[in-house]
Amino acid sequence: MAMTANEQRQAFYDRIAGSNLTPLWEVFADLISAQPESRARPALWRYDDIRPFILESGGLISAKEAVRRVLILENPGLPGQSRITNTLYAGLQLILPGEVAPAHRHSQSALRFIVEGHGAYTAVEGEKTVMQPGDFVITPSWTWHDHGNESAEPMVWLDGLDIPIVGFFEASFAEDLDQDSQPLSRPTGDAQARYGAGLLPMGYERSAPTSPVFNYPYERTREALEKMRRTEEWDPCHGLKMRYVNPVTGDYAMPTMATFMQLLPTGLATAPYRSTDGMVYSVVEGRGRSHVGDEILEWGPRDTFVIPSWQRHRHEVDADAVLFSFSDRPIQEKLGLWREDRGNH
Ligand code: 1HN
Repeated sequence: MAMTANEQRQAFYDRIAGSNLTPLWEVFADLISAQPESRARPALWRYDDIRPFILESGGLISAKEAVRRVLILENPGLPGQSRITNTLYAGLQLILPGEVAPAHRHSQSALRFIVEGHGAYTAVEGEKTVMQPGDFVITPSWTWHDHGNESAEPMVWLDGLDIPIVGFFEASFAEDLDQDSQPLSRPTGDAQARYGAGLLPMGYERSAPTSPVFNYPYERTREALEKMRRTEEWDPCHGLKMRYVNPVTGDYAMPTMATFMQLLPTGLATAPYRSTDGMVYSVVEGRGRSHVGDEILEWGPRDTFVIPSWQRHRHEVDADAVLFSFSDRPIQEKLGLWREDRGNH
């Protein structure tokens, strides 16, 4: 009997597979979707629910043994992949009083957003910064960094890293320092004074793409939003939303991850919005909910939630909310890929 067209095709595919060839027409629609189809799901981690697990991890392993004692926030649509969106890693890191997380460096850039505790430090390339809740702290690619907690309370922060992006490029390098705490070469506050006071040293030229300011304290961020709330136009989708900048270039503070802080006033219901960058949020103050497709994420202080790429969402605010967020937007913009869609069309 003659082979059907389908059988002929399959026999052909089987033959060419031996030559490492495969037909595009069988996979075309999967490769080139008409619009983004994220496998990531909207998700929320209530801090009150997971805080006991974070503290319990402190009794199981030391920061030194773990290198970094972190519970990864894994997107339920991407199990086993150590990522919160397709391109970003997030985790909650615990450091207990007296502990040190030993010095190392790697190609991946990291951001910290402080969730609980006062007074632990991060040292980056010879300078320490002391961290408070709501501070945004940067560890640029390939910079030595170690953390220590000289306070009397546990400290927890949200780590955001570009691990899946660096992995995609197969460009990861890492090394450990031969001592736990790196030697310090500059006083605490040096970077803030040099680069973060609306001034730059004369003749200063920066080659690295990351901001030389590595702690953006919450106190200043919060004050800026509060001052602006009386004078600025409110955006129907975002409320009052600011981005963190590299003061040398005016670009985002980090080359691979954009970071934002926004104020949403009591009673606000935002207009629907979506963009091609999946967004990770950390709630600093306030309460409300985000409708993402059919899902409702109810959030309050210290909760983390994620809205995947191109999923339409809107926020409802019960009490003045301050939200930190980050995404892969700088990369998408540089590649001409980033899109947004405001409203319901
Ligand atoms: C890292 O270096 C830190 O320095 C946190 O605190 C999380 C996850 C994967 C790889 C390196 C840190 C990390 C990490």
